[in-house]
Amino acid sequence: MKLYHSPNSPYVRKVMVTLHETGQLDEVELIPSSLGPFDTDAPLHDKNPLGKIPALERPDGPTLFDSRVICAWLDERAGGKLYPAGDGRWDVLTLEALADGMLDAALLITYEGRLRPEEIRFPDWCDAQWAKISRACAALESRWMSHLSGSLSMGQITVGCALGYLDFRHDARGWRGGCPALADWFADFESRASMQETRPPAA
Ligand code: 99T
Repeated sequence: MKLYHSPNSPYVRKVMVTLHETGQLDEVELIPSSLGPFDTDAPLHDKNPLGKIPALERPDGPTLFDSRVICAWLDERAGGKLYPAGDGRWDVLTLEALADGMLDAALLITYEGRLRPEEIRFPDWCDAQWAKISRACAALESRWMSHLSGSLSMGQITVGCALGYLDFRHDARGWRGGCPALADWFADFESRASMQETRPPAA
């Protein structure tokens, strides 16, 4: 299998952590693919018309994207432990959606600062995206700590990758303020080998 990959992408990191945690890392070849919305990379567009990473090329089926689909597929292939059966499944899917939403908001702020010409940047837009992230962190702190402390799930992996991305690109905004339990959880989660081995490079 081939994974279109960048060490900067938190969505790719979700897949990499899942590969580590499910023992499938050796089955995947990493294809370096650092792109932004303005880049044209024909080989990737052929695999994922949206031009986004991660995309997972399989030997015996269509290329999979996005990160949620790839992670669910990898988990099922490994025996299905990261999305529990029964009611717990909806908690995991909701937590994953919450953390993916944090990532989407954080990536919009990143692109606003990196891609939009300075004279047409819109700080209120970035602040509104950050407000979503702050509310999500507050919800994690007040409602999700018992789930985060339970056995490993795709929700936990996604939250870990989202908080790691906030540190990587938006450290100055200080997500830890008002979230001491979440900060402690992340310090512990970040020490897992799967997280250590997928740390993004220095910003
Ligand atoms: O938007 C583009 O054209 C290229 N962007 C990407 O490929 C980003 C890289 S993160 N990936 C996604 O937006 C994937 C989102 C999708 N919903 C998923 O897979 O879950 C780059 C981060 C950075 O450089 O700071």
